[in-house]
Amino acid sequence: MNALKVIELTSANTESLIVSAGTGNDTITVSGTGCPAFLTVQGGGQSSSSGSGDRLVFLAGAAGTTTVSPGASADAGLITAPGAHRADDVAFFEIENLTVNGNALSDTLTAQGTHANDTIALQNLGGSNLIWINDRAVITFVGYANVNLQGRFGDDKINVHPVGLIGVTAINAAGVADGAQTVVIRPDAIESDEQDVTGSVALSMFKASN
Ligand SMILES: [Ca+2]
Ligand SMILES: [Ca+2]
Repeated sequence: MNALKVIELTSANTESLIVSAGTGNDTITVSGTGCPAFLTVQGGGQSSSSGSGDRLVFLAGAAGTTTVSPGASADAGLITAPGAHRADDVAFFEIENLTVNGNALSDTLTAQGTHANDTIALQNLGGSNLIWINDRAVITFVGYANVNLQGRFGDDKINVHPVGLIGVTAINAAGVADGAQTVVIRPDAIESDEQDVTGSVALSMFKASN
């Protein structure tokens, strides 16, 4: 907590841990594996005058798949950590921004939409790999070779801009066979270059060229 205080937990008598950041724009970093208690992060209020709100930084403590799932509100959700230790998962509320860092070069990041209609986008902007899902907490990610975008139920539009993504070698975009799913691949900023693919598709090792 602000590099000031270390809290030690013992698994024998701690079932859950809630970190409440309070008012102002906060950055909460979660790392390691083998967490003794189920962790919930509450960003609290954000600064009304500056900045973009609270940020949760998740540093994967094991190799494998990290999954970001939506919660009941746009600023809530769940990060499912790689590995079998379920207490490493992080539930979050009142978070406007997420940063997730992979553990190994072959790691996979899965970003899930809601069961309603979603607009999902993947792009490197300003040097950062970013995923947007509607108005939910924007995901910045580093260190994931594979990215899965899952629209789930609803009529979803998935917009992939693969050029410039750092470290990403495979992108899979998939919806559920429920209504029209559209995947838009745009190799550059020119709209006429975009390719619309309707249906549930897997884009394995997609390579774009102008
Ligand atoms: Ca806050
Ligand atoms: Ca959906």
